[in-house]
Amino acid sequence: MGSRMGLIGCFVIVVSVLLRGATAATVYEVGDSLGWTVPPNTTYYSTWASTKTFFLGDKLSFNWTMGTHTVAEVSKADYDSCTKVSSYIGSPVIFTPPSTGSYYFICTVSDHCQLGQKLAFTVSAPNSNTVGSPPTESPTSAASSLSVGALFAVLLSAPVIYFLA
Ligand SMILES: *[C@@H]1O[C@H](CO)[C@@H](O)[C@H](O)[C@H]1NC(C)=O
Ligand SMILES: *[C@@H]1O[C@H](CO)[C@@H](O)[C@H](O)[C@H]1NC(C)=O
Ligand SMILES: [Cu+2]
Repeated sequence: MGSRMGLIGCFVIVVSVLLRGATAATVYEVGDSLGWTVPPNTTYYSTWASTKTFFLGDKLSFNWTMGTHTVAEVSKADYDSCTKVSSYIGSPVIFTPPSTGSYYFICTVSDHCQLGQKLAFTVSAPNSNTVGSPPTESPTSAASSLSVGALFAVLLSAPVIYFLA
């Protein structure tokens, strides 16, 4: 009996780890260890973003410890032309994209944007690559249908485990 419970416990732990992996949000440090600053070259942040896939629910943290910078969310046109907008967010900035789509950020201080302190990225539907659910399905319903499936797997396998034990 004890070993049966132990095996079921293992199943439950494995299932919760799988579920957590499917629904976990990632916090990205913009620019990694460099943070949010004037980069060594103008392609630094586009290269940084191109190595990532952002999903809805992920967060982006703009950090800097040296110098004066801002984090301004702008249109693509203002991103392209480095137009200085007056509204920006203070520091530290943790941005949570509210929906899928493209986002553009610049620093409005001095000529930092022209020097490459600008970030463009696209946010995709959550876990469309791992769960395989239709894009219209919400993360909650995707997770709960997965839980029901997992519960079935545990219930169905329990008699087998009991038989073996
Ligand atoms: C950003 O801020 C967080 C929390 O203050 C800190 O743990 C992290 O090391 C910082 N990252 C950078 C790149 O400065
Ligand atoms: C830009 O700077 C980064 C960090 O120093 C470097 O890894 C990258 O190769 C540079 N890119 C170009 C195009 O010079
Ligand atoms: Cu700046």
